[in-house]
Amino acid sequence: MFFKVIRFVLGNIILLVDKLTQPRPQKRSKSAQTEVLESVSNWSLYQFKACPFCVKTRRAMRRLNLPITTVDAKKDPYRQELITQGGSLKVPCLRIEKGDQVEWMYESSEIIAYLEKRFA
Ligand SMILES: N[C@@H](CCC(=O)N[C@@H](CS)C(=O)NCC(=O)O)C(=O)O
Repeated sequence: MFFKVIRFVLGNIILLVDKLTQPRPQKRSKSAQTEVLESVSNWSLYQFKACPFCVKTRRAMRRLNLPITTVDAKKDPYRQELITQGGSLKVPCLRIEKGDQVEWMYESSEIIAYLEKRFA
């Protein structure tokens, strides 16, 4: 119970600080942004709202102006998809669709490095 309260309070502080210090989205030409949108249209970030690693990843997505869908991995069917298809219930996890292939990328630092390399 004590740890639940601490986690709740810390989670909300993180969300508040995040809200107050939102990074500015990168600007692109209309055609470049359309291309980005097409690339990420089938991607999803499996995440928890107040997880600090997820907040860090969402901030990078915002900074890079990437409209990637976020899903709540605490809820089904996403929770179950993450376990059975991704391999473990750990967030953040980026589901990347490339044609017929699907890659499940774990680790916030790895996800951010991948997004920066591809879209910065
Ligand atoms: N090193 C990982 C840490 C991720 C992590 O610890 N995530 C926690 C949530 S904050 C998690 O998924 N825990 C599993 C669970 O809560 O079931 C990263 O940077 O992505």
